[in-house]
Amino acid sequence: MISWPTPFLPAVPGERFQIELYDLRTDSLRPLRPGPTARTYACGVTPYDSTHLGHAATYLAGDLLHRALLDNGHEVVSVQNITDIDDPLLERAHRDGVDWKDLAADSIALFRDDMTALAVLPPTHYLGVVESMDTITSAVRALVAKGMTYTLTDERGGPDVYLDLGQVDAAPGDIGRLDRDTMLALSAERGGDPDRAGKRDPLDPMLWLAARPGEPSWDGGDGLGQGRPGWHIECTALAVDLLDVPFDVQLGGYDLVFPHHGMSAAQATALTGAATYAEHYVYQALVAYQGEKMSKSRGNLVFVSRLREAGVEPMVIRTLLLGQHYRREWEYTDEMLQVATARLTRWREALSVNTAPAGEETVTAIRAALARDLDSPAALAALDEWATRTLTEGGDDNEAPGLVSRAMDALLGLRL
Ligand code: 5CA
Ligand code: ZN
Repeated sequence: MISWPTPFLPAVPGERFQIELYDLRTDSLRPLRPGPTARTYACGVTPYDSTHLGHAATYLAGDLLHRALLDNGHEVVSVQNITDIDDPLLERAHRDGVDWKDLAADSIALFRDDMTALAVLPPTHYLGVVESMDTITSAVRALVAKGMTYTLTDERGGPDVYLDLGQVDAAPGDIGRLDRDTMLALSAERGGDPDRAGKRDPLDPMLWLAARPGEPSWDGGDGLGQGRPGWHIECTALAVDLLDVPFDVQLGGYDLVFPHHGMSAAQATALTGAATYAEHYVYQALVAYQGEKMSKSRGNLVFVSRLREAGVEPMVIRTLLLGQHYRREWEYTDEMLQVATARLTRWREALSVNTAPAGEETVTAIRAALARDLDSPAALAALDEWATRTLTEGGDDNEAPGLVSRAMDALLGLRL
């Protein structure tokens, strides 16, 4: 899949810091220690009702990490999938009387435009499920060949293939430190089928859904027949194929902790024997609107594209999002747009002076804040402070505005 353009990032001199990143599995702030090439996986959108501000916040958190890694001299290989075939997508296409392929294509195009406008760095590999069917089916077939699966056929259809978790040396609840009752409840809520009779373990994830009448299907090859993959194996297969496991960072919104990432990790263990799937599990806290989590099922969505159509500058949206720490829940209100606009205007004013107070300390403060668990609010506070000093006290450094503006661009994606 074509992603979107890579912006050119200016070089910024100064001291670098070890990145410390919160990891949910160990519930601790841990140093991130990738090799020369850092490998990350960000779960991508299911292409309908995107991009809302919750999605944007998630990809922005990944973008800040990407920028910090580049700034620290790493290469970054990142994978982002697109869940371009799934029950909710089919249901939405059916509801709206459109072809699911058109719905997906239009939503992906919109997502691309939103990411470009928000200056989110594109992933190295941007892949839809449909175009990755060979990679995914070969992962399913490998699990079947290992004898780690079983099939079910009943009035729902079949034969559907499940992973037999009983044979896998993995604890899918580990990432979120979840007990079994919580896992069962979350599985039922988030696309699993713990109540289906005949499953060996109610939590066993479906790997292959046999073709259902009237639904799209693909040839899964030997032993699988016509059907389509389960959700979790799509991400596992791409991560194992393109990143190898363990990779450095798994990113997503908090609703992906379980079952999605728990099962992705368990499947990778089943496939490769690796005990660890990702070194760090990093989650964007869920963004709310009108008192509830912004979600497609509730419909309380604020779209990046609608804001843009209404004339809101993309950099205002970016400033608004950067004003919230990725790990803190927050609720969107329209007033936040005014606050972000005022902030941006003040930065622009400060950057347009001829001489200003020196910028080195501000750049160091921005880098230190981002290295400390992507603390973007603290980075913006350092910018505010420099802008205030510039506009009230002035200074005699004629290189400072250029330096600060390059740091804003490269480290924060704020291209003014
Ligand atoms: N296609 C799957 C991942 S493989 C999926 O979850 N798609 S999604 O379109 O529903 O969400 C895309 C990303 O945005 C996911 O990481 C999800 O966790 C995140 N997300 C969804 N809603 C919110 C929200 N309200 N706040 C923050 N992040 C959110
Ligand atoms: Zn995923």
